[in-house]
Amino acid sequence: MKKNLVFALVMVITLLLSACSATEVEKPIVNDDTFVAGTYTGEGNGLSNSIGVEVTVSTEKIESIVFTEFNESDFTVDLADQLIETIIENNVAQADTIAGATFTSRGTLEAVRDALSKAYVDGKEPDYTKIDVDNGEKTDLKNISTDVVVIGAGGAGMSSALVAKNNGAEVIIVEKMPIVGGNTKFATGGLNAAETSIQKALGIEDSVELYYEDTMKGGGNLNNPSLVELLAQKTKETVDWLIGLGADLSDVGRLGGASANRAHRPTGGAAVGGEITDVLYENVQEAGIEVILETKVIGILSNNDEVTGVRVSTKDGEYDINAKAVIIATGGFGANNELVASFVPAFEGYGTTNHQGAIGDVIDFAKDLNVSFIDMEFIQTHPTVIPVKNYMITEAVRGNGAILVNRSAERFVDELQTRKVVSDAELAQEGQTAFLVFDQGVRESLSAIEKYYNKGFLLESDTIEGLAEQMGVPAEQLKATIDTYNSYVANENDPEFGRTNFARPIENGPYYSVEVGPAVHHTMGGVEIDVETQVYNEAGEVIKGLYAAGEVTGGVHGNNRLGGNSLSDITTYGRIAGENAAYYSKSE
Ligand code: MEZ
Repeated sequence: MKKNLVFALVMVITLLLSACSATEVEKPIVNDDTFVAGTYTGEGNGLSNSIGVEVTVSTEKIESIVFTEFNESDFTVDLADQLIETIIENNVAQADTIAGATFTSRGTLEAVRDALSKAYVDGKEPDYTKIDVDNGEKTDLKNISTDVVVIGAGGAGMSSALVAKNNGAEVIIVEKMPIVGGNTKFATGGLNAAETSIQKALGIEDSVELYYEDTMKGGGNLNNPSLVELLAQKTKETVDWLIGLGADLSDVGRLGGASANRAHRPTGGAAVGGEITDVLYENVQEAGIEVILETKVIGILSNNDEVTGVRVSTKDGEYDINAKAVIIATGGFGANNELVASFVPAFEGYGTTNHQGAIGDVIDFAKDLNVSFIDMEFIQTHPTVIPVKNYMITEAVRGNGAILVNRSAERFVDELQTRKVVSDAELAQEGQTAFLVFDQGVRESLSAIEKYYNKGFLLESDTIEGLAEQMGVPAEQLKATIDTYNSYVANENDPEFGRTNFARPIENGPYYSVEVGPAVHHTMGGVEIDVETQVYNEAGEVIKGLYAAGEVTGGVHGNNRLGGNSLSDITTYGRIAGENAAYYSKSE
């Protein structure tokens, strides 16, 4: 529907019930004399423009809603209509935002609430009380207090909470999703660290300096050098800390852009994210840290120039958690295609490897503090994601010896180049996707592959010719490509594409393949921090008591994050945030 039609739209109940059922409603408007009948105007903030509505109410319910101003992306129009439909159908002032159009949803809700605030009979406007939907009973919501509140129960949030607690602070974690883990639980390939006890035991030569150089080079030298320096120095301690908590990080492999094997993961090359999530959560529980799930932060409370807590929204209503320090650990915004495309239009409609909660809430809940956001236009795609299914095949498969071929069965890139280089090379091929090809030797070297096999994602054949037939590529060429590649492995020299890491040749059947292409993976930009994880405002001042760690921050990764550096970043800067927030909360 085009914008001019939207202006004229009076909502009728015609939209897809399936879409509406994904929207949870909150805070019913209960009484039959709630409103002064009439038509009221309201305004809210969409992604980059204001949204205007006219809401017509009878004494007891919302009768219609008309958009009077709507300049959001065309693809959000139907989604905004669905939201309006839900509001009218359920006669509510609040509803969950619709995935894919978060900012437009919020702006629409804000506009409707603005209009309704003018329509309420005196004293009827909902307050911050809990309403039991079943029996209409009203109770005051708790107003709770703690030393440190952590927003987000992913790897950064749980790391910071544990360290804050160990430094003597009382800590509460608030998580909007029904489960902990965020993107961390999907991480697979490894956690980068140099000069670790594990590398030493395995005889791997690496150095903090080399790790620093690789990370800066990978990020186009646009990283904040101080943040990278500290990361490179501290991550070996993080590895010991995680091992001390119970994590198995004893397998070390190679990921793109690294000059040494430094990606730490569990024995046999199992996925690392589940391991770290489980270990952190077990420790959080043992430490008695309260984790409040399905509770969304909608604002950071502040008094003059220092933060004093957070305001949260739950299905029962809104309330405040008072705290002396706040740590933002809400992750990136890779799952918010509307926002991604606003920074990189070429990524409109792209799939993502991210969990559905990674939508950039921080932009909204931190806006009153004028938080400084940097590098927002640096967004990364992961080159080996199964199209449509959006399932990431870990970079470690290439690190352990797989190659990429196009529809002519030819290699076209150094498979272990940075994600940007490999993604761009894929997009230049016919069909804009490629095939990952490997053998039984690679499969046996990396147990993460079993999951892809068991899910039925892999083509399999005892011969290269049989595999080529299933892939629909010329068999003779695939054979020639693999033979040539194996000769490069033997000579440790790839004169065609300059690959420098050759884990093993592709020579033992069965042979495997899966079609892959780029999908949005990591958002390098975010909240501006310093090495102490203090958050800055747009005036360049530290916001007292506010800390941030993990993908929500900008500056660590420049314009491109190296594989394996996310887990290092979130756990290392998570620990630093926890320590500093605890100290701050005690010193006031
Ligand atoms: O750090 C990552 O994003 C990573 C290693 C992903 C992967 O391919 O496993």
